[in-house]
Amino acid sequence: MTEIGTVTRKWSACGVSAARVLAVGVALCVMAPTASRGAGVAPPDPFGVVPTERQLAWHELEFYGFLHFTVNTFTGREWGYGDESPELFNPARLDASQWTRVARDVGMKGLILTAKHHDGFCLWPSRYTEHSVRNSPWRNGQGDVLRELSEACAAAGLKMGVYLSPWDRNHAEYGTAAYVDVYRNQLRELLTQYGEIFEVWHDGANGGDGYYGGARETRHIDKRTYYGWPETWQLVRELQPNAVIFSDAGPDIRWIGNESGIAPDPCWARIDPEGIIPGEADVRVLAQGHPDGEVWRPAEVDVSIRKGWFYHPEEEPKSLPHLLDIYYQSVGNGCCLLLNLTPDRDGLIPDQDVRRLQEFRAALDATFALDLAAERPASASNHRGPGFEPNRLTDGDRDTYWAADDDVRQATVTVDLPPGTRFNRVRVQEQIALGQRIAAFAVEARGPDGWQEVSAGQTIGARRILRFPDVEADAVRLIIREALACPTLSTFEVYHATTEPDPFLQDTP
Ligand code: FUL
Repeated sequence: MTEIGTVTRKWSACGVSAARVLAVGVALCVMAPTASRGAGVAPPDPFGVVPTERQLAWHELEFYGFLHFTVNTFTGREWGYGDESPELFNPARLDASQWTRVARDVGMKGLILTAKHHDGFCLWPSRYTEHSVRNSPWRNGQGDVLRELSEACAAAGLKMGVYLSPWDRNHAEYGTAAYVDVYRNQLRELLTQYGEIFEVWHDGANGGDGYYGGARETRHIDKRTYYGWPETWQLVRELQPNAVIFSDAGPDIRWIGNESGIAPDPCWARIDPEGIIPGEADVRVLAQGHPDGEVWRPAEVDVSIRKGWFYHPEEEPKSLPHLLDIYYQSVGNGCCLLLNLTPDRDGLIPDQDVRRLQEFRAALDATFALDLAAERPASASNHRGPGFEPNRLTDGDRDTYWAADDDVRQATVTVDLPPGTRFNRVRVQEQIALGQRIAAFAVEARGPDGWQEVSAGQTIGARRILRFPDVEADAVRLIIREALACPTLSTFEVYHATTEPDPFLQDTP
């Protein structure tokens, strides 16, 4: 009885009948695996559009890798023209288990390979072109890079994804309806022959000129209509229902709008799809999303470890501070990071890059090893009742969460720390299964001179990691200044990074 009474009180504030409240509450408890265990009151109503199961699983990945590898690796080009001889492709020491070892050791959850880049050369023996590994000297024309990668991924416990360039500068029929069938048939091969695929990557680039079976001309297509995307996406759904589909415009995940590794603040997971055309989207809109967007379409941040996407002997991997900055500006701004690796002409990720990735992992591990807020007492200016108390923030369980009453739009959550605790990172996460809500916030630390603002921002979403100079404090709080609906938070973590100095530190207000 008490429970029903509480539910009614909470929900009648919104003018909803008790019967409807119970129906919705029960439905939500059944539907939402994220509802706090033993909740005595109803969870917040989902706000706006919410992620699908497929998207929720993707958000959890946080960090995975790209592999750009093809004939360009041997020519030194970034965009092959399409007339490269398959004879060029001969990576004598190719070892996909080296790729997966490097990826797993740096903490990547999967690898996406350029099965076909714009030049049209296929890394698997496709039945729909002669321009493939079948006509290369590598493994006497018997090789299949996709097969080797899929086996190595399975052995290493990594997910595998495929990049299949829609633009094909080699294919004679590019620009006609017949090529669209070729593209779909190639996709069918990739999605049926190599086990589970976690992501399908459709590039938006279409440059125009190319070899095109010897025509050597410029061909333009209508990006809105030519590829027939809805039908292609349907094929992906049928063959790999768990795979997320990437293109500039989605439909599952969108491009962040730059190739520098930077997501902005704000960065909403919602966006209005109207007017967003693959290959022609407004990059500012892609980057920021829309607070009231009609679809849940979070951003993936893709960036290369080197300047180019493909291996060039004269290039070097980015510095450790630069890679760490990319991590904070991508994963730390609520996105997933797709970091590109460049196998060399031997078919191996260069030693220099492997060492840099090891340094990167070591720095992240050192920073995030000890959550100084774990199990610490937490309080809040408001909470909606049993099951949603502030101590859910520090209980180490991502599935439990603090939530405020329905009419709350501003709130403060505070974590007490042992006196003199030194820290410079705060990591917070919204309970995004119920939608993205927080639109403005600040982080304050309580030192000898009282509360002091150490960071501030707009969106949090799947996660936000704030960086600021070292502070010593006995409490830390998040002040939610603006929320679009009653706020939720599943974690509030506090860390101390010792990688100093951080030349990219940008979060200081
Ligand atoms: C771009 C392509 O043109 C680049 O070559 C690279 O593949 C990058 C990931 O996407 O649009």
